[in-house]
Amino acid sequence: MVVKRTAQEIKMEPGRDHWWHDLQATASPDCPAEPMDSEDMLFILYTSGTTGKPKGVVHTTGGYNLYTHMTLKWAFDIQDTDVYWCTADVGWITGHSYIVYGPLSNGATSLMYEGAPRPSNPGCLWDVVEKYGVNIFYTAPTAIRAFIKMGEHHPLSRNLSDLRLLGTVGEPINPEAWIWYHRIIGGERCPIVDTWWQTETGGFMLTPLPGATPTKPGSATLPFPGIIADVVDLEGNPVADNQGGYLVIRHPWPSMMRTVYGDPDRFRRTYWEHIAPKDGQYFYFAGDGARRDEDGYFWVMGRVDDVINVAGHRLGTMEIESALVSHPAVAEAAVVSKPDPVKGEDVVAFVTLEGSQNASDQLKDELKQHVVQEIGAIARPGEIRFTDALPKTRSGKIMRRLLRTLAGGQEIAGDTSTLEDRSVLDKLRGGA
Ligand code: 7RM
Repeated sequence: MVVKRTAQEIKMEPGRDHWWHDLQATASPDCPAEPMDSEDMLFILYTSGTTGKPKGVVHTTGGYNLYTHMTLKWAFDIQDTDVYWCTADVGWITGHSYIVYGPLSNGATSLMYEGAPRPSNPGCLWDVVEKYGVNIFYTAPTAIRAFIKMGEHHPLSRNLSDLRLLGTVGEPINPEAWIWYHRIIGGERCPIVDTWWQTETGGFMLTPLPGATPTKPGSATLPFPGIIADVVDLEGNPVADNQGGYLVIRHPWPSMMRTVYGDPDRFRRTYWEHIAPKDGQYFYFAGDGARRDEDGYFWVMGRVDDVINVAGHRLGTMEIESALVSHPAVAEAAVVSKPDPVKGEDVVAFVTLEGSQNASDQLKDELKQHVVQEIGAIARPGEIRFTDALPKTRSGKIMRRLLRTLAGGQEIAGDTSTLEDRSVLDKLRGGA
């Protein structure tokens, strides 16, 4: 079904494509709901494809609706009087769960917005918050870093005092961005609800409950009630506090994916066989590395395939990126490895600079030194490349897999169908 929004030319395939307004004209006003079985398929959604060929994640009717309902209600404390705004693309799982299904089943007022900030209108999101009196605002760290880059005078010149709760999702939030979000957008009065979850999990798995869970910048805090999460080694043994390991879920939950569409084998291999089953119990492996601190708080370190091994030291790419972004000249950074004959792997950083900064060799040296100061000599990037933009998916995730190929001097052969802006790759090939 195609909704006519603009006068653009659309290629319609007869028999397959229909205009909404044609169907609407003859539709009966009486449309009883179709009874569904709780395990009937609800939708197939393809994963963001940061790590390889996208997988068709299958969600079902009962469990998914129950879980998106409960998580939105408890983690965002949503009230009938609230105006709630999730800025995600509706095509992403966050849009499905927390723009459409969760808000609808809660009878919430969900604001939907089609635009994006542009150089011609950098304050447009804050205009929307002011105009509609948004109370709950949910966005991604990559967006927050873009807001920082555009300058705090945009939000500061709007009245954002109706906001009472802020959410984040999509990647670990670097403390720099957390503090800016809390101070500039939240006026230091809004709790920040950092929600860790996946297309595969359907809804929030790790999240604070506002008012009940004290937060720590950069941690998605604790499992949602009923979720049994753990950090284990490859044999399924829990690792000690503050040791890195694999983030797993030990018990089923209502909105877990049911299979990879058309490929049950891939489903089993990817999610259920990575960690060895223990006493007949299987672990759901999320693909992320994490550690748990002495208070039981989870710190997600990123995808395990993004971990770099320099001379026998395991470094999370997120850690190094966070160190780079804490330098005032840096807007965003993506860190990958490239093979190195001596160290095994070497650190390569792709860096975008704040508006007024000039790329120079001197700045490269300064940034390398900055990483050494923040983390240690072992994390010192062997190479820094300045770039105007980083390759991202539509949901704002950096496609490190592509950068890794570029850093290693190879041509990109894998799947690039989920790339948001294809011209970024050409620029990276040419400019860097
Ligand atoms: C909702 C969504 C899933 C991957 C996941 C993580 C990363 C998401 C957080 C996070 C740290 C968070 N679905 N991720 N949220 N990492 N803190 N709060 O993002 O399927 O597109 O991606 O995103 O690596 O495995 S997704």
